[in-house]
Amino acid sequence: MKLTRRVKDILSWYESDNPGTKGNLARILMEGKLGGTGRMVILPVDQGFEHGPARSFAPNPAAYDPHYLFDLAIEAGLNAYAAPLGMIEAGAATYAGSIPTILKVNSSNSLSTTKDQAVTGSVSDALRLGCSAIGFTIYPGSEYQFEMMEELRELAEEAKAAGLAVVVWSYPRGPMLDKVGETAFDICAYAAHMAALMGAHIIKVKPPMEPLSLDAAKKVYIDRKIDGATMTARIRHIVQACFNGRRLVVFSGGEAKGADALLDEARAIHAGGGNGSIVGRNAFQRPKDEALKLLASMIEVYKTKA
Ligand code: FBP
Repeated sequence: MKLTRRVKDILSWYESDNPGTKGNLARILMEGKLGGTGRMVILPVDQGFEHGPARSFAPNPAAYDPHYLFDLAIEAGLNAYAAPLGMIEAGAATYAGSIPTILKVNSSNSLSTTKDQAVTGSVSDALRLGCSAIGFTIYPGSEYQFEMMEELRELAEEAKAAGLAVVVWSYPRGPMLDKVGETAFDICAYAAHMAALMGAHIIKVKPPMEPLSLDAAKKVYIDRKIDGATMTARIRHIVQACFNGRRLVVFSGGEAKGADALLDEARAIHAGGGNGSIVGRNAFQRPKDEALKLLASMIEVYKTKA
């Protein structure tokens, strides 16, 4: 496959990576209806772990079947499908080579009172299953943040040596942060930047909201007039925090919401220079025809000239 100029350009940002890792990043970037554009839409399905099966799949029971989720990502023409070990294993033979996969190698669950995740997959699992990348969540701000970062350091080193890419979900949470703080503009930029510093190839954060949260940072945001008035402006700042656009950054979809809200978010991500969306519940909790329609509309947004 001939890589587009845009994808070659993106690969050149990753100056230290071996051909295996660059090849896997290229697989993700060249796949699906957005292949070659530098924009991505990814389906993540780890909510069964994070929120439990009924909360995740009861709104659309077809999604209890791991094959349905592979089919959804493939039929929608997405760039990749991310899921924990059991989910990828359950479709591994049927879908081998059909879509790039990201093995989510740590997971939390709603029965825990701590803001931490267990390591639930390995680099050798990812290689055995033909995955293009590992996915890892850090919770900047949690009591366990440093252990999580140290786990990521080890797994990322191993993944890169094996020629895999590294996708980091950077979700601030913990005693210092209330619900508003978790998605505050400055905190989101801080979380994205830390993921870049940890060596992530693709950074995943929640869409940043208008409030500022960290007292120590507020002054500089105000004095330097860092624009956070619109979603587009906030996305632009998150891109800046991701090494001024030298790292790919995608934004999560969140709880099920209306198609218009999701499309507005995609327009802002696109206009602000973000690299796309990673949308779980808003895709697999809708009936398949509706989900395919919505994902097609999102893809159209990302295809327009930014
Ligand atoms: P959604 O589009 O469903 O929000 O999925 C993105 C995601 O990062 C999942 O990978 C993860 O399970 C979930 O969000 C965590 O959501 P929350 O932080 O709301 O528990």
